[in-house]
Amino acid sequence: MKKTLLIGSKGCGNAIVEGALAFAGIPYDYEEVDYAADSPTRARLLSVNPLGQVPAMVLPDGAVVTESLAMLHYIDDLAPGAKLIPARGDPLRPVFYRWAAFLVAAIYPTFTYGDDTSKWVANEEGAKQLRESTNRHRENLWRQVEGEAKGPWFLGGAMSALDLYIAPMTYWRPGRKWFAANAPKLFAIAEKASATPGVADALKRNFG
Ligand SMILES: N[C@@H](CCC(=O)N[C@@H](CS)C(=O)NCC(=O)O)C(=O)O
Repeated sequence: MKKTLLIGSKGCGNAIVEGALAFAGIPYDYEEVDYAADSPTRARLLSVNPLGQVPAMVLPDGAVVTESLAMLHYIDDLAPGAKLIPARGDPLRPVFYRWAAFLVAAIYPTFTYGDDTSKWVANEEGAKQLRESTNRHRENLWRQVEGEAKGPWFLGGAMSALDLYIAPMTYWRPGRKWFAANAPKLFAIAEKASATPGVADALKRNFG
C-alpha cells in the first residue's frame, strides 16, 4: 500500500511532523530536499509546494498537504487515539488552537523573514537590522508562550501537538541555551519530548 510521503530538510519543521507521525504510529516515506535557491532538489520541492517551504506532504491518494498545522490535523484525523489535538468539546481545544496558530502564524514567520534577509532587503545594513529585529521579536513571543505553559506539557497533564512544535523549535534561534535560561518551562517540555517514544527518534534524526 502507498504510504504518505513527507518531504523535509534535516533540522527543519518536518521534525514536528515526523514526531507526530511516529507517535501516532503512522508509517510514512521520507524524502530529503534542500530548499535553497541553488539546490538541485529545489525544483522538486517547488513542484509539490510552490512556496518552496518544508515540510510538505503527499498523501497516498496524491493530494498535497502543505503547512505543518494542516498535516497535524490530517494525522489527528487518521489517529485520534494519539490525542495530538484535544477533542471537540474539550475546553482545552480552543486553547490548543490559539497557541498552535500563534506558533505557526507569529513565531514561524520570524524565520521566514529573518533567515535569508537578502530575499527581502537589498542593502546590507537593512538586512542586518531585519535579522536582529526578527530575532528580538521572536524572543518576546517565546516569553509570552513561556508565560502560558502549564507544565509538565504546554496544556497541562497530557502531551499535545503543541509540544511537538515546541521541542524542535528550541533547537532554532535563539537556541537551547536561551530556552534553558529564559524559558525553563518550554525547555522542560522539549526535554520531556526527547524521552517520548517516536518523538525522541524524530528529534534525534533532525538535531543529533
Ligand atoms: N507555515 C509553514 C512554515 C514552513 C517553513 O517556514 N519552513 C522553513 C524551514 S523550517 C522553510 O521552508 N524555509 C524556506 C523558505 O521559507 O523559503 C509551516 O508551518 O509548515
